[in-house]
Amino acid sequence: MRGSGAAKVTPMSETVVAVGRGALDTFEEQGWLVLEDVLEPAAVASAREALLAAADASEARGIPTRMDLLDPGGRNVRVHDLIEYAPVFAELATHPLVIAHVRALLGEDLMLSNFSANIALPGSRSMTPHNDQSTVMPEPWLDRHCMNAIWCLDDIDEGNGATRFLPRSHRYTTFAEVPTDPRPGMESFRARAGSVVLMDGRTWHTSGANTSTDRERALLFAFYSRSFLRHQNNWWRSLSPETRGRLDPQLKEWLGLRGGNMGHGTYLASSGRLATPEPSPSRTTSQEP
Ligand SMILES: O=C(O)CCC(=O)C(=O)O
Repeated sequence: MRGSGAAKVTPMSETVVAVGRGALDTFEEQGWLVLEDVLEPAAVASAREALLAAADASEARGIPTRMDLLDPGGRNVRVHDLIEYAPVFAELATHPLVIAHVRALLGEDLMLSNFSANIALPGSRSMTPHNDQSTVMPEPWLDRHCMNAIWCLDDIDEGNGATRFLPRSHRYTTFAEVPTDPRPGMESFRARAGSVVLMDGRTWHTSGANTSTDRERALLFAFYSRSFLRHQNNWWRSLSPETRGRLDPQLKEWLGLRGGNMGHGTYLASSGRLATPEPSPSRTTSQEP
């Protein structure tokens, strides 16, 4: 499983690229979009190295990296709470290009609901098809309220168990609309290492079976949601005080570590349609000549 290289993760362009209308339209139409080559190869190798170290550290802490309930066959390595293990994961979670897309697709009140990895080793099998929005809110799913940014740390395709998705399934609003067995209609994502697959939270998907003999498939799942939804992860529980201490304020906010959930409602009149607060009597008095 070992990778090589120790380069810092640096976006190919430090400039925030404006998100094109075409990309957003494609995402709306398909329920997913691939951002190609977001990371340089050296940065991919560095992130992969950090992931393998995180898997070892997780086991050493007594947090298992195998989840038999989720992954049949015991050939998947799950690493939870990535932010806890190395700064590179915070850098990926806040990557400007990805965040620009997430903001355009979810709005400004985003949160980082979860960030975990699934390494599908040769011989791994496919999990139960699902959509992620159903894990954080009940049906009907009338709107997109969450989405994944899937960081590819290996080239992915059908052979090594790339995530499989059901085309147009982001339009389903209830469980009743989902085919009894969605698997036959599913297709595999294809992307190069260093790319990011953006996926609508309503898209039905599953891990592919890794039928190769020698190709691992390491993916990181940064799961963003709107702020009215409870986080999938309990970051207060899973991050140590040391880790919490080194996070930047924006990421802390997105992890729900700074305050409550008062920022996006009518207190701040963010719709612009509501009246601003009345001036206080003392201010009025002091302003009189
Ligand atoms: O590993 C994959 O390709 C999909 C993982 C997934 O959907 C999940 O863990 O919920």
